Amino acid sequence: MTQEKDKQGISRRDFISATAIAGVTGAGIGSGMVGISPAFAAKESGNATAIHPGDLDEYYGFWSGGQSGEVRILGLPSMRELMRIPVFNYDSATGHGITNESKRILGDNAPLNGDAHHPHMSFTNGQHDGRYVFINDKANTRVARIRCDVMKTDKIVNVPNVQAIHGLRLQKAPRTGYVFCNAEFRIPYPNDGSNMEDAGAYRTMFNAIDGDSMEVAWQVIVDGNLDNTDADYDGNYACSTCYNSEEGFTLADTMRNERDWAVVFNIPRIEAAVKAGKFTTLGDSKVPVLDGRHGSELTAYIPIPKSPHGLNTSPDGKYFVANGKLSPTVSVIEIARLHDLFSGKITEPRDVIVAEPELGLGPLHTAFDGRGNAYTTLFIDSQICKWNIADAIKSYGGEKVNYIRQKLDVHYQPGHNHTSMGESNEADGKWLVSLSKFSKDRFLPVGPLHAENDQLIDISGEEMKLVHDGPAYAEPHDCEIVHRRKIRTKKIWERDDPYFAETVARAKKDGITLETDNKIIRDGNKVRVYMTSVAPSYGLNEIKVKKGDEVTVTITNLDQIEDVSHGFTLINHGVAMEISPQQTASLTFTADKPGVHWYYCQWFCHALHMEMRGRLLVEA
Ligand code: CUK
Ligand code: CUA
Repeated sequence: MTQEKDKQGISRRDFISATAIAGVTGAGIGSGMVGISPAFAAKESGNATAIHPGDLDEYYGFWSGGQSGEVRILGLPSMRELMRIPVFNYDSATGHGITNESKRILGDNAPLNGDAHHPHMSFTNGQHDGRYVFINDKANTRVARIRCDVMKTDKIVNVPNVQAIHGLRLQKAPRTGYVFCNAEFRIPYPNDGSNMEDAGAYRTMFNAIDGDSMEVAWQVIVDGNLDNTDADYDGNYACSTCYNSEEGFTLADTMRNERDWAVVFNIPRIEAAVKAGKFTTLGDSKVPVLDGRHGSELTAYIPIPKSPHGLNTSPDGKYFVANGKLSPTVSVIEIARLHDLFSGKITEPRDVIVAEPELGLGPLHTAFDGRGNAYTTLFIDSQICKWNIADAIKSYGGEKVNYIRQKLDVHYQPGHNHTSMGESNEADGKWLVSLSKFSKDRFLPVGPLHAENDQLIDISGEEMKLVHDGPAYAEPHDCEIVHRRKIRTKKIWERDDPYFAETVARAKKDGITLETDNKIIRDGNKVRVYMTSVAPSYGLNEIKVKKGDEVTVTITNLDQIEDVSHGFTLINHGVAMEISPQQTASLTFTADKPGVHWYYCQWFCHALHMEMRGRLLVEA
């Protein structure tokens, strides 16, 4: 968007907001605005979209980087990309996948691709607490944790016994707690090639990871495939959508039934069963595996129309909303009724459904504004449908009410949508983002692969208003919009940070003081190089080794000034890393090429940044 267009957009929107004050919200706002100029009043009622140079955004957006395997941080409402966090991918800027610190997190020989879908911030008492963001990797059946103080990935866990971790949401109360995640695809047990054609041997599981230890706490076998999930605000239930209740292998098989289901997990009962030892384990894994298939007291299966997709909890904690996908409806489950379903007071599972509004074609995900309205993406119609939950319930009860408030065109084919703070009990109803899967004609063409289109919508008034198109690379299935008051980041590293604690311990064994020493230690054909960096030079401008040595370079950046990050790139060896102020970083490579190989700093740090370099001398 050009500066000019931006200004025009703002003034037009402010004008509309001013009109809206007079018309729609009249009395309430008007009385509080006595003596204030119309222009200011307009700004107060609507959302200011322009973040001028030097101004900061009000919200952090945590964006899944989709098939890129990373997480991105955006500022809202500007939609500016602020940072990328490598997670399941190789990153040549920071050295994620190259450094010893990142390899400890990723694991040995970890795949360096990922398919990230669902980033979610940890909770305390239903509110985001700024500790961690968790995200799944569907491609390699993993879950990662990102530390929000430094915005780095700090743990990754491989989930055993299953394939393709997809839906991921967190325990909201009393805290996170559990990271709930669905394994999507069914696989035979044991999956050793002995029973590949036996459909009856195929299963998948619902998984809970301990968010503190990042170990898998338990797994529950279910019927059907699992898609998306969410949890309540009381710590009692999680609920997942299921497609392929037919348990078929082919597309035709999976479409046969008119209804699939949402499956509810009774968390206290599952915990009690684990405690009582009512579980098995599979193969080498020690993770407790419980049976939650039809008939189990740990789960409840609620039939809902065909192939549901998104599952979203309303921020008041009252409802799970399952999105129909192949049905034009969403199914609203009243969480309070689940107690009666599990106790047997309710015997017909569908009696927990209190509304099933018909919204349009292809409902995929629903977001909430905290004022009783829901916003559902309609994939096929390319629209967001705003509807009122209370009115939808009245309509289901037989009253003649129109629950649909507005349909807004988006461009095009939206998947997830998200409201500011709307995935916590502090939903503030200011912004909605539509993660549109197709951008078609909305941007300059860049070849057959198109950008996605993340669209910003002002929902602060009665009417939704589209205010910004934001191109995004690789499919950000999901994002989360968190107010900046929740997040406190460090500007430079602390020397005792656990991120590089093992590297510091290794140095200690070598008798090294990282903050002062510039030394090379030889241990057989293993060479450990320790040096400092201060803009614009390394502590060593020459490293001498022999051909075939395994060389570990450990660098400590002594700069204390915010933003003076250094790097270490060794020419023709495929190694590079970031070393931010007060950080220690290390990497290991084999010096297999005799001769001179320059190393240099690849983060522009000083007027003499180009001169920040040295020679690796490899003797034949
Ligand atoms: S899923 Cu992609 S549009 Cu992975 Cu959350 Cu719905
Ligand atoms: Cu140090 Cu560039």
